[in-house]
Amino acid sequence: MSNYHIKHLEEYFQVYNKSVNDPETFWGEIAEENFIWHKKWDRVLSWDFTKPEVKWFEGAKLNITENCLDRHLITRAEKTAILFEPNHPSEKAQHITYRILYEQVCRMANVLKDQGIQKGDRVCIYLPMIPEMVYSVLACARVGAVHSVVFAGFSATALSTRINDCECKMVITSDGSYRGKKTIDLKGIVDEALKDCTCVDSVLVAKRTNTKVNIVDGRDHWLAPLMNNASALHNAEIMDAEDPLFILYTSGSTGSPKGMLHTTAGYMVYSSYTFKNVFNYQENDVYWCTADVGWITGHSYIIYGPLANGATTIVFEGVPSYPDYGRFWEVIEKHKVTQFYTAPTAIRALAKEGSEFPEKYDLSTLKVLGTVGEPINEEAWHWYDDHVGHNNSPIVDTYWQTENGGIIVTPLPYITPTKPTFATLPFIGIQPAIMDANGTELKCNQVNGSLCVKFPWPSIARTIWGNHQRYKDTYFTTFENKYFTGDGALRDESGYYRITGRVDDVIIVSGHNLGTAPIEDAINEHPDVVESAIVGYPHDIKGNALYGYVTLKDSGKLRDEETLRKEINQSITEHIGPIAKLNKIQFSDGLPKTRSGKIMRRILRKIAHKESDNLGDLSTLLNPEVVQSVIDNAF
Ligand code: 7RM
Repeated sequence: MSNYHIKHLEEYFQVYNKSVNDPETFWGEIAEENFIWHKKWDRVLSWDFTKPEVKWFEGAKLNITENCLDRHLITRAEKTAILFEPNHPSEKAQHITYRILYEQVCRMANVLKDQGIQKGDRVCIYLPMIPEMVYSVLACARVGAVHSVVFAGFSATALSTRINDCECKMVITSDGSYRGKKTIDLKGIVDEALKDCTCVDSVLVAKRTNTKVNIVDGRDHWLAPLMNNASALHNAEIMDAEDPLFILYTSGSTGSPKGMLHTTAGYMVYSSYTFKNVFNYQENDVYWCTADVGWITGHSYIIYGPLANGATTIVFEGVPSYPDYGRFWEVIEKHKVTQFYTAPTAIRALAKEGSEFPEKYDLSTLKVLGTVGEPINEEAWHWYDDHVGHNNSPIVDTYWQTENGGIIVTPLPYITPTKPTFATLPFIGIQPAIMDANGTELKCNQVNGSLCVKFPWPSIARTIWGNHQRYKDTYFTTFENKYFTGDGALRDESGYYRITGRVDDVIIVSGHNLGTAPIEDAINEHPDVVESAIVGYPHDIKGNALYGYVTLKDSGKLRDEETLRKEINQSITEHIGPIAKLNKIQFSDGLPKTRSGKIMRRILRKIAHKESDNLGDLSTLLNPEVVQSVIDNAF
């Protein structure tokens, strides 16, 4: 694996240049030397962003699970592949070796075949973070079925919409799930959803909580007895490079959720190569990504990327606040975690509880910290660096999207000097462009524009399931011949990228193009602030004015609101300038968030526009209860 691991900055630039100047040779070599294939490709890449159509490694034959499992049996059979950490700390962790994981996936693959699942069929996975989640995902990939994982926090309606959209033949679920103190009746939610789905023939039910469930004869089957009776050997289905691997739904600002389709070979190569380099994974490391497999981060950086590298990857069932706010740190100490990957929303929530929690635990095994999901504000970045990394573990601020399949802008730890709030440099093979509103590429620095990518990388999504036109309209029409991320970004003098927030959140105040992230960053610097979100609203003179929603720490709740407002605007004036001062500051107990932890500014914008009677789809909301209180306190 000589060409696989980048070791210093000069090498990064060399490899980057090669990946841009001769992408086919570059990716051909990475693919050839680091994966197992039944047949090599006829062509590395063909592409046309106007259609759009992208094909990587066309003609190649492989099965991704042979790369994640079978090949490790020679050297790593007894190594822990999955380290399962249950919701409750008193329940024993499970070390699932590569051999056991291989056998479980084979058994489950045989179960899927017995249930009539064929190559190309869609299977919906609606499971908590338990080992069966990993078995199910990999068993689908092994038989060539297309998995569609739906986050098990989604409602019955959200679930049935996603099942119907891609016509799943099967649902894999569990009796119930544990989340902190709560037990959730998952099977009941599936039963409710299936009232609206005629496409589903069978339901497999894993046992987790012993919750009483209703078994529909002929449709529902307990998973364990089927697996116990199945063979632990299974010949993987041989797939074409461009055969679909999975669908994952992502919600846009309008319309139904988009079923992003990822295919096999390119996704495998890119998720694996990014994992190795972004986390600097070494053979005996214990890697932990706290995401749920229901999100793309879990697909690429809990399952496929780590397993393709023969890594030990933690599957954590619980939540950061249970039994108390020390849980993450307790798990890091207990399992001697070396790489830890989480989201800004979690960091802010934990920072709010104070540094006493991380201080109680030995975090000295940590070598790399990662963040993903939103722009990370400077305060949160420093808290993470000081209290979790002890200024000793580089932070990789990894920028990417469901549509990208893998990380596209990131530092490489111990290689790229980090800079808070900057995701820094494009990953190998990524050719970014920042565009102005007229569709011209901005060559100068420090100007906010729309972030695009000019050239395909191996794991770019190939289409939206059932709606190629929407795929084209959403990502390839705004800027000619470019993939448009929907995010704003600027570049500094050393070529570092800073993501400034969604472009639909860019606010033009008195003719100035302001991104939300830098302003929120300035607000969050205030010692009494947990987090904030700003939106624009119409203003007679400025065109737009800024409306800020601010969540206070307990310390802030005791203080005079007017003084706080002055101090917040003072911080903005210092960090950005008086142009970005807020006209209105509303304190609230929480901000509306998606279930993956992103602040839903769309809702806040409606409220600031006095359109709260028409808030649109709230089904992906984590905390609908805060919406009403935000409305009640507006203006
Ligand atoms: C991986 C994931 C994608 C959106 C993306 C951005 C935002 C993600 C960062 C970030 C700033 C980051 N996929 N985003 N990572 N913004 N810095 N490091 O989150 O499809 O669920 O979301 O998330 O707006 O477009 S996603």
